[in-house]
Amino acid sequence: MTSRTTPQIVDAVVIGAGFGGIYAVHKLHNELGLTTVGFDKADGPGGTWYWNRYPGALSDTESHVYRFSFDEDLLQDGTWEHTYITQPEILDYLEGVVDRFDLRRHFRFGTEVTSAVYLDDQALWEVTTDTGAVYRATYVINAVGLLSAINFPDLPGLDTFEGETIHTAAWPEGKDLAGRRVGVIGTGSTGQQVVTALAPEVEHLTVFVRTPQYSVPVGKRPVTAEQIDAVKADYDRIWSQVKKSSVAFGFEESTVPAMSVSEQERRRVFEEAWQHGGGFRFMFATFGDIATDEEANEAAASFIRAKIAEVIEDPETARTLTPTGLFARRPLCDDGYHRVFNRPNVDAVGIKENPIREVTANGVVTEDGVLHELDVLVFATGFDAVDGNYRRMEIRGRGGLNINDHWGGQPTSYLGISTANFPNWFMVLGPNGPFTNLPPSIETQVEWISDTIAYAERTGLRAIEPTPEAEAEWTDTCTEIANMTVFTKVDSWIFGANIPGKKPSVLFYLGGLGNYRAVLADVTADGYRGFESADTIAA
Ligand code: FAD
Ligand code: NA7
Repeated sequence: MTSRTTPQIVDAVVIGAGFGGIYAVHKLHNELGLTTVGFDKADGPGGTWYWNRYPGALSDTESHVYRFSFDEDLLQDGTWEHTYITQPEILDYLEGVVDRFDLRRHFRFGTEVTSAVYLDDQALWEVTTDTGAVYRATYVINAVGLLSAINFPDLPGLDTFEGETIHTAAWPEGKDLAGRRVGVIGTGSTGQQVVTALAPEVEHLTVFVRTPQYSVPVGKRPVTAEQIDAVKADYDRIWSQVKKSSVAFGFEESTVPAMSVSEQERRRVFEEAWQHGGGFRFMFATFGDIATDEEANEAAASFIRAKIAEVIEDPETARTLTPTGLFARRPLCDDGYHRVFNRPNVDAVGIKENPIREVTANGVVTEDGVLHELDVLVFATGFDAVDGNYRRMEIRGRGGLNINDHWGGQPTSYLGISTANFPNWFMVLGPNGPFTNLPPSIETQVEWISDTIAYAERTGLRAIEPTPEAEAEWTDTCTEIANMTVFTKVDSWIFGANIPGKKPSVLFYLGGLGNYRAVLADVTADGYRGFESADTIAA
């Protein structure tokens, strides 16, 4: 393929300016000295936290471990006000990191990468943007986000709606819905946050509930300067624990089987976790088998259902909002979500048994014929997770192979980082990467990618890519681990089961960050086991 615009030659292209892209540009430019250009279609850095400006947007990872760990001074200079940090605080933090490491000048914001095509004869990637710019680079690092490609369901009649429609992941800065009649579709993590925040602001809130979810209190509390100092003094131990742990959320995971203790003891442990707060903590710090054993899972699930029943006053509303079956989606936590349904201005409409029939000029009509009149319809309907953003670009590897053809219905990778026939093309949080608190996993992958690139540069490797066999083996490993859990038994974005027409498949390595880091270290120590020994550039 030849390009019409004269290509600019760089060593590396980084796509995305969230945690992953920011760190990748820092590593490649500031540490390896490679000419590096980063792109983001957003007008600034932040990724997730640039886009998700909806009221109530909050990290559900505790503040002190929802950040980079790679720089001691950055850690010691960091601060936070509550046990959890809000979207504006995270955005501020990431902008600060970009400026601190002088990275802004390497990024082209407001620029979407439309294609990345491997030029076999030159062993270079040709990357094209929507501004018409063309770059050629030895390496491409995709940090395009795993929860970033928006899922915007096309409801019948949506184009006739005369009010406003807003997706939570494209929330206009400062958009205020005070005094409006608002509908929210979606009650996942995002839906719960936006509903809780909007309820006291808006004139009326109608929440369309398809699948109610298990959720525990987040436990957002103010922190004192002394508490922050204590964390900072202990950061070496904290990060070491995070990186050896499974879900990397900064707490010790339990190994005690739930059914090995008395019912009274189980209730005490659940109650303690409920009072402390945190979704992952409730699932993984209470007992060691809630995610793997159905009886243990039901014990946790019934505890949460009883709590919901205690809070919601109206029995029909409680029924609409009470989950059934396994507690097997990404564990959620909230800041008083169920309580808002006791407000006179908030209604829950169960759309499993009474689906949305259509959207009309004035609102949403359900199958029972009721028109729910609305000025604004908010979509908290989530994302085409993991591979969504890859499939939105034209990506061609060796011999013009399109990533969509390579992946077919199931996106795969070796180590969540690379894929066969796509040389020198790396992914941060690609398919079958770790399922954890994400910044430590992102750091792990970016560090491994950057070490691998340093190795390639040092040894004169022209290209590095995994073998199809290594990729197939990694897929099998991830599938085997996933099948040991209850997560596979429930539809959710973790398996791509939230997008109509998308084939559900394993998208994560559920073996934990500690084990994942050990695998990466082992692969490197074993001479990049599973990678093609690419030819050396002729001297
Ligand atoms: P992102 O932050 O998603 O950044 C990817 C960037 O790539 C985006 O800015 C996008 O515009 C850009 N991009 C994609 N394609 C292109 C293209 N073709 N051209 C140009 N630019 C492109 N994780 C946790 O661990 N804990 C949490 O509490 C948590 N809370 C979350 C809450 C919300 C509302 C959401 C949506 C996600 C949350 N996550 C959480 C996941 C979160 O996405 C990660 O923690 C992390 O921010 C991901 O960083 P990233 O750099 O990999 O991707
Ligand atoms: P989720 O968890 O995918 O939740 C999306 C919600 O939207 C969920 O309640 C869906 O119901 C609902 N949904 C999606 N499509 C429709 C249609 N067509 N009609 C009605 N309801 C629909 O996304 P979130 O943004 O909340 O969270 C994703 C992750 O990002 C989260 O874990 C955090 O890490 C941040 P369903 O359950 O499919 O019945």
